[in-house]
Amino acid sequence: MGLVRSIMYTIQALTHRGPLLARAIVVVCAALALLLSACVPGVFASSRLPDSVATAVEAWVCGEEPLSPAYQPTLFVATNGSDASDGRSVEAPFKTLQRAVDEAGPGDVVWVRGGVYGSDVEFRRSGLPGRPIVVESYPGECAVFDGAGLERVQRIRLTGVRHVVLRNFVVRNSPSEGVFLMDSHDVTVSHVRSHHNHMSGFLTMGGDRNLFSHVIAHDNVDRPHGGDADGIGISTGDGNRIHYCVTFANSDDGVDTWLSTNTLVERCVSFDNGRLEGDGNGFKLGGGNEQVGTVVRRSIAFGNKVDGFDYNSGRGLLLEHNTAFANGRYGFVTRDAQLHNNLSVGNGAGDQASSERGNVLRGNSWTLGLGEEALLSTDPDHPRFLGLAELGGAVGSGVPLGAGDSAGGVDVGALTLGERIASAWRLGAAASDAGGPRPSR
Ligand SMILES: [Ca+2]
Ligand SMILES: [Ca+2]
Repeated sequence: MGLVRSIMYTIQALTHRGPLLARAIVVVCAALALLLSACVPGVFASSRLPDSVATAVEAWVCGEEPLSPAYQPTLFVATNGSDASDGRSVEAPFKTLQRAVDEAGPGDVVWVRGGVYGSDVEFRRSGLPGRPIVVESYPGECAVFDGAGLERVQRIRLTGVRHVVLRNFVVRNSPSEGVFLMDSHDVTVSHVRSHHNHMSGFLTMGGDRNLFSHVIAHDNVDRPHGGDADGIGISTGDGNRIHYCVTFANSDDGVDTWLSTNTLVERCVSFDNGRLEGDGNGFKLGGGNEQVGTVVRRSIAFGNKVDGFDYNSGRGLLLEHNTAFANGRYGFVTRDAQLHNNLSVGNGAGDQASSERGNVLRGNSWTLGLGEEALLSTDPDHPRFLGLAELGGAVGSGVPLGAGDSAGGVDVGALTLGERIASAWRLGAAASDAGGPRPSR
């Protein structure tokens, strides 16, 4: 049932029309997947979104609910359009997104009709503060940017641009990254799913203040070794933010903030990363022995090949209210970092690597002596997966961090008492309530 469900999810974006066709595709895909998994176990196992996470994120991309803010269209793209059209009305759409973004200026909003688009696109023009260039699927439809027919280019790339909003579509099968930002600033990528690319799902280099919000990155695998394709990579740049994300089954790491500085990661779930010879950390949070200042809050890492949260020699990390469960090696590996109110249970080598020094630790489960009894469920398909057991020791055992925190102690881990992944990660859920300082410059 889980396999069929995950395949349903995988093709959901394509099947807004023709339920019969959808069902036929599901049956064929399920049969193929079963056959493949029987033939090559572990090599390219089908990715799987467990029920506890699926219920939260199904509505993020190409869902039924309108997204906020609502934009008014000025340009249109459709698979049956023409680049000789003026693109200014739904009756006269362009054929390619490239034509639209070459035409677009500050304040333009491109609505892309549902369907599969095969050519790559490079953004070269910028918006302005408060007047971004916006590209999104036509409401109620789903644009899929597929790179299967391309060679050696990123499917969607932004080069040296500012103030662009990319929202509500699917990117897949790129021969390189799915969405790639180079030296681009103040870009928002939200409600985008990037999967089965041959490098990272999302990657930014050399850009500041970019926001990745409600993004899903999965099954991004570089061959033959798998050591480069992360779900979301923030390689360099300052003040970038990931706000609500799900990354899974990527060959290298789920989220990798490497040499970027003051990156803020909130409400991300990262699991089952690490395929082929990839590194396989849920969150890799620095590099190069540099002062990076990465902040991670209210995030969950489970079932990753190596560590849940790994500093990778980066310094100045702040990790608050995170949960690491059943990762292959450690829950947390850091040095000279601050760790507050984190929960770590059932990791292969231990909750925290004991050899790493200089950490400031407050209210974490391993110093409180908490174990699996802190959790209501360790089954990813259970609605209460990683929820807190009322009498399990994590409730009220943490230290207050922000103005809103109870002086009597706050709950340890990513979820508070009574909270579920389905509620905490649902569309429209409140932003992080974890308090504490924002990344400083
Ligand atoms: Ca790597
Ligand atoms: Ca990596």
